[in-house]
Amino acid sequence: MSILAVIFDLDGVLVHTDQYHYQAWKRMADEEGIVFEESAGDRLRGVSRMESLEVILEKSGRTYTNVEKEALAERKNGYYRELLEQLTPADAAPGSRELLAACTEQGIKVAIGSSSRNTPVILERLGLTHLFEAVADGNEIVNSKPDPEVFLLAAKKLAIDPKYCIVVEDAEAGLIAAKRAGMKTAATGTAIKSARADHHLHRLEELTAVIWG
Ligand code: B16
Ligand code: MG
Repeated sequence: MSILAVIFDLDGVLVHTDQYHYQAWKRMADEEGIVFEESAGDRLRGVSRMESLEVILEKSGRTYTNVEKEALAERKNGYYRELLEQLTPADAAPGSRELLAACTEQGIKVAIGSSSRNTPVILERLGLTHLFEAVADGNEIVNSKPDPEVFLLAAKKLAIDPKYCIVVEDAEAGLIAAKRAGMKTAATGTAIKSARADHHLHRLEELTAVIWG
């Protein structure tokens, strides 16, 4: 298999900020009296902040104006940013630094493809920023996963044809996006059993066998 670049999803792959997203949405939902069950959490993976809010508001008994929605999303993001303050380099997923180093040493380009507008702050807190040749995130795109835009942007920044890219994802929305981008897929975490994935990684290091056989 010829792979020239790896595009990593961030949240749920390189760091478990997915738990912080859940906690922050839960806090906001509780304050608003909206039922928010843990099972709804998987529908928030990979999708944008405003689309996540729409999922949560499905359970509310009332309609919210756009101004109110913006305020709710902003409030949740404030709670999320408070939680992000706990992040340290030790919170990077096990094996992630080693995998990034192995790719770079072997001439495989590495990028981030994340829906999160908080990507820059998360990478800084993890001390990973300098390890990526390109970062494509929620600040630069119009359509979030399952749209392929963020992954196509990452490939463009790397100047690598999408067919030579593999995406590592924890979300169905991200796997759909990667397939739409014409890329190979490796699923991990909650998406590990996905039929959309070309490869299934129980540990991130297993990607080396996918790339080099
Ligand atoms: P923010 P990823 C995604 O990150 C999260 O999985 C998703 O739950 C979140 O709603 C989205 O980022 C937007 O995050 O509110 O920080 O802009 O998995 O694409 O790295
Ligand atoms: Mg993710």
